[in-house]
Amino acid sequence: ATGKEKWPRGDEKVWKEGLRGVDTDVTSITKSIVNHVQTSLARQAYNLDDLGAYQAAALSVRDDLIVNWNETQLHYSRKEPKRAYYLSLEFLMGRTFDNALLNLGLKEQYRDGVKALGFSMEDLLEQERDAALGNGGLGRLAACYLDSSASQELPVWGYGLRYKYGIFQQLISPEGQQLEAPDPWLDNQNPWELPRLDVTYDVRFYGTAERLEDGRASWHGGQEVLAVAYDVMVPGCYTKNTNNLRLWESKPKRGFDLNSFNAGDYEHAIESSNSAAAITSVLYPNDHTTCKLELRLKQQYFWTAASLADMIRRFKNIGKPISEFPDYVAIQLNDTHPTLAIPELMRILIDDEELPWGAAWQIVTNTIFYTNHTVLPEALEKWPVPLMEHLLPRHMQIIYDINLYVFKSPISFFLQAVEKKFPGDRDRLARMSLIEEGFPKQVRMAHLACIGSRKVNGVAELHSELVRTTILKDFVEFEGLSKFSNVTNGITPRRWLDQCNPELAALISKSLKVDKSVWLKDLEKLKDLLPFVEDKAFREEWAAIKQRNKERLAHHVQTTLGLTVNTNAMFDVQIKRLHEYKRQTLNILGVIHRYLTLKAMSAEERKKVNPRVVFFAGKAAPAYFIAKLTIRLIVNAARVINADPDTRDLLTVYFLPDYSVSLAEVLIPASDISQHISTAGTEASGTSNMKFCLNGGLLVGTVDGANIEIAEAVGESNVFFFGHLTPAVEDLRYQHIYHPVPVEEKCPALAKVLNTVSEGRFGDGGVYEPLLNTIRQGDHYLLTDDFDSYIGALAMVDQAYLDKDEWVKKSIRTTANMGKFSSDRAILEYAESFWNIEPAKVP
Ligand code: B1N
Repeated sequence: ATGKEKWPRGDEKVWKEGLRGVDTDVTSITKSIVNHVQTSLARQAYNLDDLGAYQAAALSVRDDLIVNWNETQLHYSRKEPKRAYYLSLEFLMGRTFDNALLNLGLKEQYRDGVKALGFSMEDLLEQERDAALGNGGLGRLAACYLDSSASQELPVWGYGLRYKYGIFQQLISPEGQQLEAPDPWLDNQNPWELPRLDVTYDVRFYGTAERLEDGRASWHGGQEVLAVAYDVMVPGCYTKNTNNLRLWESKPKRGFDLNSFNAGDYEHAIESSNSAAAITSVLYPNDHTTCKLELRLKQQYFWTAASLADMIRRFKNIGKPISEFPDYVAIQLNDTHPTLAIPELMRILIDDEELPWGAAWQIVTNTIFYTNHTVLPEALEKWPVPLMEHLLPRHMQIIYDINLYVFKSPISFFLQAVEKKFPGDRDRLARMSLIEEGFPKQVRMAHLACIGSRKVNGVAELHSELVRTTILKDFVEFEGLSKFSNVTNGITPRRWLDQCNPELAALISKSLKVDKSVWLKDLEKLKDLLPFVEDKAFREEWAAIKQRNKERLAHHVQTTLGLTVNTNAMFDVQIKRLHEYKRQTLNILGVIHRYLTLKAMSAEERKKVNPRVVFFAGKAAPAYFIAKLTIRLIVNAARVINADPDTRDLLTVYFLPDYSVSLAEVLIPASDISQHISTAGTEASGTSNMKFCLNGGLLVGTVDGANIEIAEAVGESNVFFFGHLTPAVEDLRYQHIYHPVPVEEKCPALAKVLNTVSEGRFGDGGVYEPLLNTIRQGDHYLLTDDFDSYIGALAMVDQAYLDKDEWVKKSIRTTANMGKFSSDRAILEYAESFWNIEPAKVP
């Protein structure tokens, strides 16, 4: 290129005439679908199945998205606004088709078009596989934030990995054992991504790092792997702005080793090519536990290196000096997983750009922001120094340099600065060091993320306070409070109300007499629903919609599991990853307690009891033995309880396998109550709590995470709180260890339940001993402390449900007060107080 070419080549008019607009009338839509059936799919109207029809319709919508996506990217490159990049190892996007139709405002037209072609929209929507590139809340949060960024026309891109296999598929054996199967989500093709085979970067591993003069180094040798970009289009709601999620795939740099191949060593020839492809082959299914596997560290570096190289290249296109990098780029680290961005950016600035240490550190600490998502010790990432030295020798040098600062710059002599501020405080130095002493030594990624960032935030008020006062306390004392803040999580109301609960969305628009495009983008408007609390007809409609959502869920259970659900019962839902701290065990033991209580009642007494259906869903990490045992207890208790003719009209339990975003979309609108019952201080925020409340479900919960702020917003009288508070937890745990009291004495009701399980009422009792022993001994998650008040809270729920009309009022008040929890609000807080970016609306 000479820089003097004329663009476009040829006649500009011809180009313009050829440009496709977004045609929104039904005839253009059917034409486009038929065209894709015929050409893209090479199929015909004869024997076209639902999958084929879905694919053609999706390709048609994709055309529209591409037009908007292209215009958006062109607009951003012309305007050169400051951009933010959201680095997340997980993006739990779920399905795209419905969401894209709604955001484009084309759902009705496509519904009609598809119908005219002889298909039903509902059937086509079911054909799409979830993009399940995440474990749970952290990954779904990233997806909600992309939706909000695009909807608010903010120049934000996501960067992640294009795993060939997403989170495993969960199967439940007849014994109640979780089994894992792979999730080959790309097998049916993925119309929502654009392969960018021309956008590639080399990423190096291993090799040697040789120190040069001026603090620079040369890193060479080792293995080089190719990163290839795949772009996922992220449409905003009622706007042309369509942002980008760039996912990297790993590939061998040069097919395979031809030398070995010619020499007849075929195995060696493909070995290195396989090891390159392995990097992005599978999502790690552990959340809240760190693994020390080399492949996981490779994933983290591969992704941060490719993403940073891409950002630098884009920044260089605008021709500004590198010192202005922080004026054009903000990088948000979604937990510590992308912390290597800090030493990697240092490496680029020092070794490639030849900046002095201090100038480089200045740029890094003005560009990078870090969000912490958990204070659980087992989840805090630490990488063994020997592994880091082997895989990333240059980065290990830089980490040591940050720690000890062997060069002259005054800016960041981190430990020396600590020593100066707190002279002689050796304990503090050891606590704060980036390197934890031990065998082996380990790099503390949260410390690195903290000192390398401009701002550090937690994800709910209580959690942010815990970050400041526990895991990063020393850093607050060292760097001052102003660096540490809170951004309470949010959820996108587009997917979590409009898409999953269309009838409720329609009722809201009708009653507020505004188009949904207004309140979906300004969720505080829901407050205007409050006067309708006193409107009887409105309440009846509200209740009727909840009832139909319950029937929709029952229908789903009937068709997928062949089980009949009593839709006259209260629907009680707990859906989330299985983890001891989330206390699904407390829930199932509570269910068993309820069962035993019902069994002990006379037929007369039972008549007064309101029926309840309890739903569980969630995956356990494949190696998490206790969590899997909890699933087993739920499944086997369900089997016994559901079969008991004395009680089955009043209590049934279901474990729905293979929890996913799509399943959540059916479960959430159907709930009367949902449970968020983590031990106080352990759940950073939770986001499904927000989804349930937005859909008019009431919350049973502990005083933890975002539950607290939800209660503040909707009024404590509309929430069922129980359990000990955070400040008591440490002391209670101490008591369990040093002054244990037998469960029989401390909580007889719970002891009775535990004994029932041990005695084999729900299959071989011995199987459950390891699970029951976590409660009898140590009881780290305080089930014995909270059980009675938990049962009390559930009794309050029963009491409240007796007055159906009052219940519906609570439900309406809850939805009406959930405006704060829109992810639009959250992302605006990031944009304004951290990133300093502004909307760039595509005209
Ligand atoms: O992040 C969510 C919060 O709403 C939840 O309360 C919190 O538990 C969740 C290691 C995690 N924290 N940490 C993780 C995920 C994967 C992994 O490999 C940790 N997930 C959360 C959103 O803020």
